[in-house]
Amino acid sequence: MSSSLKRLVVGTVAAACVLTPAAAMAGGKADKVRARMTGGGHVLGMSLGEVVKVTHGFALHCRTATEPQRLQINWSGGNSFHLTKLISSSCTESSRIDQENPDAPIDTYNGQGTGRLNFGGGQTDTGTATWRFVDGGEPGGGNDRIRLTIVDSAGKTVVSVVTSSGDSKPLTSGNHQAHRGTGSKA
Ligand SMILES: [Ca+2]
Ligand SMILES: [Ca+2]
Repeated sequence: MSSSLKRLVVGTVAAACVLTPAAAMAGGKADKVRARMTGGGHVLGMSLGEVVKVTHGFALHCRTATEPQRLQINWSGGNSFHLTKLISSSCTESSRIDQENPDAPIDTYNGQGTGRLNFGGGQTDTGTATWRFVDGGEPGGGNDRIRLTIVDSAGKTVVSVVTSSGDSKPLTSGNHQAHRGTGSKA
């Protein structure tokens, strides 16, 4: 290899190394797929015409097929939903939402999945949850947001968390935390 070509190759590799972190910060498509979000908290919602306290906890990967995917919702009256199968997931990044630290390529997780519904009276069913979790930085209460609907096997809404305009609601307390994907766990 001529010395001029060698300089060109070395220079190209160096440029590629410089570009990689910049691409990661910009939140490339691959970075979004490898990312994940964890957290939980509580917020007021509606269940069968009543205002209820809804608590949630989750650890979800953006890539739908990655396991495990964890989501549990509890609401007043001893009712709960445990995710058993994530059907779809989509992670997005908006410049209008600052997820703050740690550096993560996403701030919003949209998902849908089926799971086990347990009602306070001992009745069980299969439900479908649809949600949006937003990491708006810290503290989570007030900055992080949630939109959630759970329907039973008949398609009846059993609990929902949504503003009157159909938007996500700020958490009363808790925290949603977006994470960058790491190694084989991504
Ligand atoms: Ca953002
Ligand atoms: Ca947060």
